[in-house]
Amino acid sequence: MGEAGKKKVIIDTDPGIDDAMAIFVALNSPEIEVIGMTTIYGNVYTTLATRNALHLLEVAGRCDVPVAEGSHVTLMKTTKLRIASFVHGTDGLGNQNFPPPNGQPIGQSAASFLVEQANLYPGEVTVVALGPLTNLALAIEEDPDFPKKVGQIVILGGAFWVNGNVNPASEANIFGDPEAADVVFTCGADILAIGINITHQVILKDADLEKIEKSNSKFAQYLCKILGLYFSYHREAYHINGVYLHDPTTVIAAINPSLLTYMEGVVRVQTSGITRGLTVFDNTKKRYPEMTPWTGKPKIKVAVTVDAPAVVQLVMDRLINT
Ligand SMILES: [Ca+2]
Repeated sequence: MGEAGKKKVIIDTDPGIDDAMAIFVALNSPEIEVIGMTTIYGNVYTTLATRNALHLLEVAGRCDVPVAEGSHVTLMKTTKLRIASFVHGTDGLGNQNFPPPNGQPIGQSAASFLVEQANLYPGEVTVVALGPLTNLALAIEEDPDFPKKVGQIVILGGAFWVNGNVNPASEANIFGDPEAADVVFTCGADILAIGINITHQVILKDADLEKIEKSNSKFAQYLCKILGLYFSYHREAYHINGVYLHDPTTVIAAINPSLLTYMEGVVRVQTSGITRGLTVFDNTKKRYPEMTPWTGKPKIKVAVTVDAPAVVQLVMDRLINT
């Protein structure tokens, strides 16, 4: 490990069709070095997420990247899991029923792996979180200094000033474990949150898919097999001829943050009632007369604008040119 000048990245993921795209983009980006992957439920259950992570690394020829299996349950343990197989297929990868991977996850939990790597490389590890935030909350529980030791956490999560995608209040990754999300957003780490207010602007269109279909790159050829289902879902659910690049945009934010702008403020997560999973941003401009649940909590960065064509272009480059 340790390629000079490259940002060390751990991808926390629930693959997932757009997770697969994001993982391929990360593995084919010279600016970063993927030092591990950790898995979580979300698009699929955790066991299948682990299997898919290993499978995608085998497709990429990167079996050297360790995979640590994450939590099978939410932080509170009792919450019923919401699994988005209706978006990604029952296998999480477009119902292609790929053969099982040969590799195995390492014998360490995702949370322990995150803590270990942050201790090995203090201030140098970027965690790109593409699923519910349970593993990160458990890492903070395991090592209260983790927020100080981790370099940055780039999170795909939240719906800031827009409707959610699970329901009008809530975005899927935050809805998956709101208690964990609230722990992570208020932990004091350097956090950049990419919500669906951003990712719903970044669309891979039919014309881009045609370019992917024509490419000989192994990533492009693999993605052609699994993207069909994702396009159909978007046509039905959103009436668009394209797909949102949620997870790939988040990887790009870790690679080239200058393609986004952000505001700083305190984010808390609603954990009960009909707005469970709602992310509420306090810009801290007003001095409220009373203490609020936001008062004194650490600020994070929340993305507010994105150069969507540039992000799509970069994603396409990394998928097509291998
Ligand atoms: Ca994901």
